Amino acid sequence: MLNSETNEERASAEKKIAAQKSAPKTEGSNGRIFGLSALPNMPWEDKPAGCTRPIWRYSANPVIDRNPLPNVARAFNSAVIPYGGGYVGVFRMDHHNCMPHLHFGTSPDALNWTFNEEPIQFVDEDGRPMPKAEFTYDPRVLEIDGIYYISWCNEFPGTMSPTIGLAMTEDFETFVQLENAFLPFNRNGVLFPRKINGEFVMLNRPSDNGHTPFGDIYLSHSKDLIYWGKHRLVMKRGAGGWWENTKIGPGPVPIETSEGWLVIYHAVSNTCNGLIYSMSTVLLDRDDPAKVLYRANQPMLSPEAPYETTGFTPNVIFPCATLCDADTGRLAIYCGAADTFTSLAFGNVYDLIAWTKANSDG
Ligand code: BMA
Repeated sequence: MLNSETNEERASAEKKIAAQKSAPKTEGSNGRIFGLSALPNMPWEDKPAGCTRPIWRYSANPVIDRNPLPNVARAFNSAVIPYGGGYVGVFRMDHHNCMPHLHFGTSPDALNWTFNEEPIQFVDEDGRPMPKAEFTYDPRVLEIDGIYYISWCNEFPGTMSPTIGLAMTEDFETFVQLENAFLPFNRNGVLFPRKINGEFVMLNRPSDNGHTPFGDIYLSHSKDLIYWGKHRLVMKRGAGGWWENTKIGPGPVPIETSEGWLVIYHAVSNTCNGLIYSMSTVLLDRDDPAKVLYRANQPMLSPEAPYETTGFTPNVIFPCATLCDADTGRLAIYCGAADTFTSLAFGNVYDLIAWTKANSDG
């Protein structure tokens, strides 16, 4: 992982640019990607003819159907990452009693998964089992300097109130839980995949204890992943229009590009028929990600497919992870759908950069 633009990073970026030159060009090729590697075996499907949106749905969606385990009713809003030549994931699984828990899974292709039946048992730094939280949901996973970090919405111990949980693992066998990052109420903690100016940085979304009717995106800094501060507002809901006027929240781990951090976020509109969760993009400054460079003025995907409009909570697209092939810019976005299914959408980082710029009001 990269701390600043070192010689090593520049050399690796040059190598990637050379690879990109020989890779299939996509419409609107724009910029370069940092910090990610080639991932030629990731799930992929070409843009279908006639598709007018910047991203498109996988034709075999949903990739995880209802009842994926005997004790689990629904798996959605989950995170995947390349590991050991294949893929691993941390999955939000709602049990039949509706309580959400995090389960670990493995896959050779990021499509066909084998899940652990028991939720992840976190331990403290001395290896003692942590008391079980009442609820754990909406995980994100990333790697920084060879260590994998998981952030999720966790029950602040003993309060039934949501805050950000953080854990680290080196082998996806032992998961060491760190301190509560924030006081309640906070959700959607998403770490940046490298330190910025020597500090860990996390996007987050302060909120309330209920089914939050508000929410803006902030970021916070930490030198040690224990004490968080220097909180900054990144962006407020509603600036782009009605489709995001109730609340917004950061989605997958930001992707570093020469054009800024590409951040996919969910955006919620309140209608007379309930909440509608769409997703869109924003580009944040590489050195100061509290600064918005370009922000799309429309969703890149809104619920339309049956598995998005019909389910436990209709009309929800909730992205929590991406896989990216740095050689081509190909992107697979893992989304929760209707709080019931896991689905995939495909796009290209360079096209999304161009689309975000072209659809930004400045
Ligand atoms: C949000 C979170 C998500 C969920 C969404 C739609 O507040 O709880 O986990 O997908 O609502 O119900």
